[in-house]
Amino acid sequence: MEVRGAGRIARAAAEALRDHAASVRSSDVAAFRQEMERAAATLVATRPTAVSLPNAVHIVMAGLEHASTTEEAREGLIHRAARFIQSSQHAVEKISGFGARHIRDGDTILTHCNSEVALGCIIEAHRSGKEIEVFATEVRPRNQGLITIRTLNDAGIKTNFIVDSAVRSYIHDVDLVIVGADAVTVNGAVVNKIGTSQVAHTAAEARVSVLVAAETYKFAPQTIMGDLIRIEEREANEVLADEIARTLPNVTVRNPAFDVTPAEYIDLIVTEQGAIPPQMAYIIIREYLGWGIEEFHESIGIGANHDE
Ligand code: RI2
Repeated sequence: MEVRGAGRIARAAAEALRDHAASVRSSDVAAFRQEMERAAATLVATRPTAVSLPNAVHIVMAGLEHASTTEEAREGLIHRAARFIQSSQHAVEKISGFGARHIRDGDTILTHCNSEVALGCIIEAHRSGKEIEVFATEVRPRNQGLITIRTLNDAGIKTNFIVDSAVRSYIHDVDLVIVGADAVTVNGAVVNKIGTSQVAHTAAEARVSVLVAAETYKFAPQTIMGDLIRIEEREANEVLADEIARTLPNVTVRNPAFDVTPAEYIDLIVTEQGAIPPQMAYIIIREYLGWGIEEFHESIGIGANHDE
């Protein structure tokens, strides 16, 4: 939890692989590759939900392909890492610009949690001279809303800070909901901070549009093959102090960090390739992420020429 936000997690993983590749002292390319694979697996295991993490690792590790010497492998990986970090930052800028166009002068926007790209859209709209107001939720239990309101405050944006359960009380004052994403599945469902689906459901009932800001590397290729996104369940003491929990033996604290918002509650997903309806998620996975069925067949041991 020291690195927060799915995009920052992806860039941090690319940086870690880059730095590790620079420091591994092995002249044998097979040993170098093995060590990088071990490091990649360690990184991927740190957070199970944000798909940006395995996607970033996959993209960077492709730098090892076709290398016949350690130096070639090292350079290939470092090059891919630098390219990924740069393109990720570029994607955030592009999405901010695209998303800002969906915000009209005088709009009130509601956001949940702390998303770099969602805030990028809001700040860009403000910078372009639109008069806007924001409702930001608290985001129990880790209070990421505090980071959000600090950022909005520093940008000079008029902000209302509300507890998560107050969303329905204010939804009729809101013109647009903008949130980020930790993962987008092939059927256009969005996995994001716990509470997002309640916010989206409330917005749908009030006919308020929901816009999701997500870089293409947050789309989950493995969902093409039917894999589900694992929802990280975090420690109980984030919700209830141990000394209180100890006095309540019949109570179990449940603390899922993310939830799933179905495509029907989402109007648009804004990516760096432009805005798409959530139902077009497959196209992003296939065309822009470059992961196809063939690669999955290989990864699960079905040969390229196999009939299945
Ligand atoms: P950006 C965060 O997860 C939030 O769920 C946020 O909406 C999402 O990642 C996307 O954030 P966490 O890392 O990549 O706080 O848009 O658990 O910054």
